[in-house]
Amino acid sequence: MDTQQLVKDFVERGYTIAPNILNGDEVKALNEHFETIHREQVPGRYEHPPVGEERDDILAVYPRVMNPHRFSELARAYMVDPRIATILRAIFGEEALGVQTMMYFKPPGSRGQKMHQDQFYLQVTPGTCVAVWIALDHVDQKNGGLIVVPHTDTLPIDCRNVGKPGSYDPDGEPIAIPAGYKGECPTLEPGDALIFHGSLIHGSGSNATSDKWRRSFISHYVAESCTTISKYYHPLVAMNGADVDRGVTVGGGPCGGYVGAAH
Ligand SMILES: O=C(O)CCC(=O)C(=O)O
Repeated sequence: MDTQQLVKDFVERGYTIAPNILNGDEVKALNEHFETIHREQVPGRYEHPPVGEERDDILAVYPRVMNPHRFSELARAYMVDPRIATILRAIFGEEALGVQTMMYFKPPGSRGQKMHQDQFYLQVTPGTCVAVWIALDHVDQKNGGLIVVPHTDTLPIDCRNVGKPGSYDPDGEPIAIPAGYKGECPTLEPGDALIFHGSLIHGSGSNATSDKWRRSFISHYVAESCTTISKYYHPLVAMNGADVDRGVTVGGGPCGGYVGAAH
């Protein structure tokens, strides 16, 4: 892996792709781990109605797993994986801190996530967040791969959705892709990581296949020198796996007095 090239791509277009960051055995272990979490559930952390009761929304019975690093050692280990830490150190120019993890099952037929900018939610100051989105299946546009809009990392945060439902909510509103910019959906293989800037406009379409899952494990990070972040992301996690504290962004985030919503 050429870290310098990864950073160059990241700076030029707002995202980069690190191929094979996880190997086949690691992808299999993560998928099996989250299948177990889905089947057995984790009271107070990950719960859903029985499969078969999805009615119109398959995501009702396969919701994303929010912040598994708070109850799963495996998820925390991948959040602070040294291979990821090395890339983030090159991007931030200093050590990173983990702030959030998510696992998406995105089964066949499931809806996508509205176009958004992560920094709108995370409200990191100073600086921004960076996402590491790891494919756990073959991913392309048909099964609802991530759509990124190159170069939008240089645009300001679009604050027009302040106070509205979040991007994952079926009632959430997408932010508009500005004229002159165009989304693209990189094809990824299991274990590849798409790494992107907190201001980059991104989202996903629905999984239009009848038989192909689109699982992914996502972590968000900030630079160690970050002083505040929205109230939903505490405690943060140092790259040695220990919890660390930072302040809460109040009134000074990219959308003025807006104090945040869950991502
Ligand atoms: O994986 C997806 O479909 C969307 C994920 C996303 O937008 C995010 O992690 O910010």
